[in-house]
Amino acid sequence: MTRPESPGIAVIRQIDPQLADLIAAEERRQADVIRLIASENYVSSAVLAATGSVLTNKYSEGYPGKRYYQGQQYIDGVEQLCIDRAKGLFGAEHANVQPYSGSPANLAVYLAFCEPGDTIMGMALPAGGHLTHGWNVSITGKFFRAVQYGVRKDTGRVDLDEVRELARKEKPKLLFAGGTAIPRTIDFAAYAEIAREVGAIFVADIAHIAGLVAGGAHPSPVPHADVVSSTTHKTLRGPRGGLLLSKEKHAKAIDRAVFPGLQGGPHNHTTAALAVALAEAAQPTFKDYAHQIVANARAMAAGLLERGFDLVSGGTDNHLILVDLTSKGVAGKPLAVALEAAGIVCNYNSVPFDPRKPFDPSGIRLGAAAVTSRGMKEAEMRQVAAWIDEVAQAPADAARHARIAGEVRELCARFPAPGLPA
Ligand code: DSN
Repeated sequence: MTRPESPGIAVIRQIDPQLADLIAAEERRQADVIRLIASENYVSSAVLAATGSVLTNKYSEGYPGKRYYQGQQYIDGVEQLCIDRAKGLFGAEHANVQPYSGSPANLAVYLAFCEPGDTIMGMALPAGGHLTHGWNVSITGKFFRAVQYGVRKDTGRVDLDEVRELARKEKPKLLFAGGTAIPRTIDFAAYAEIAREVGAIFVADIAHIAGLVAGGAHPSPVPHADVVSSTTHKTLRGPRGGLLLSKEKHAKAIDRAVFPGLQGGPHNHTTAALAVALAEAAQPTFKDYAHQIVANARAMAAGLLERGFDLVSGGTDNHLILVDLTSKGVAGKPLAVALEAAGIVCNYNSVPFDPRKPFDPSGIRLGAAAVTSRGMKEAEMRQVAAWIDEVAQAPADAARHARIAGEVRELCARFPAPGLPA
């Protein structure tokens, strides 16, 4: 049976069949597999439509009411709507919705507050932090004197006493909280207190948990942080992009750093799509969604723990799970490859104190946002955990993987993905 394609693909096919086939195949892939990459999601049809709108045609360097190009009658309205919605949803004094993604958003923060060579402090990438929090291969680790904190070996969690001690010793100008593989609640108030004590600007990077914060399933950093940086496409379910929220006193510095400091014209189609996503996230149903993400991650974690998997920090409070596979006798990369053959897509990931290399690490990272967007609940998460265990027990058994991939397709057919043709 041929399945329907999104109408836009037919339009592309008229001039570029080769590309249309690739997009159509990706659309089918997204429909047919269980997507557990913790930074991915499915956007709504409305977000998708705004992303594909004519706003991509317009240049608008500057900010609403202060542009360097004419013809902004409608673009100003789009950006202002997006700014107002971001401020309203998160309760922030100021919002800049122009960063192209999370990394540029963080670079703008550096530009707003630091000079090259200044000391900054963030969580080390292998411990769960982000490249742009000062990791050595990133520009942020090269242009600044980066001091890194990690997690405790015995708990897999950040020890805020250690963070305080390091901050007192190193006196960073910026202190980052947040990252890409932190399965536990972040105590933003405690970080803010440390930053205040040492005179640092406190930056809460909520790229992963923005949707949970918006939906009340994770405490908000907004009352505590000087600046909140985020992507918009993970748990928030918006288009690929970035967002900066700040106290009013930092508004000018942030805006100047984004434009003209770092970027040219904003991507207006993305701004519009973000405005849609922020309106969606303000609906009461988004609260249910955010809490269901956490319930689903917890159910998947419980299913894995029952089957003897070691989870970093022993479980999860949010949307993600970091599995240390050392005791299972399989490394992260071969398991991720085998899982993909079984229709379950995740990423291999370093675990804290990983003796293996980042390209062949000991863990996998799992996230529950995309499956929750499909309407899956705890029962489906328990089934996913059982499949992961089956694959981990036989990572080379192609017949088993093919059988599970068929079962995954059947499950996915019962939970149509938002934004994809049913
Ligand atoms: N690459 C993103 C993630 O997967 O978490 C972070 O930049």
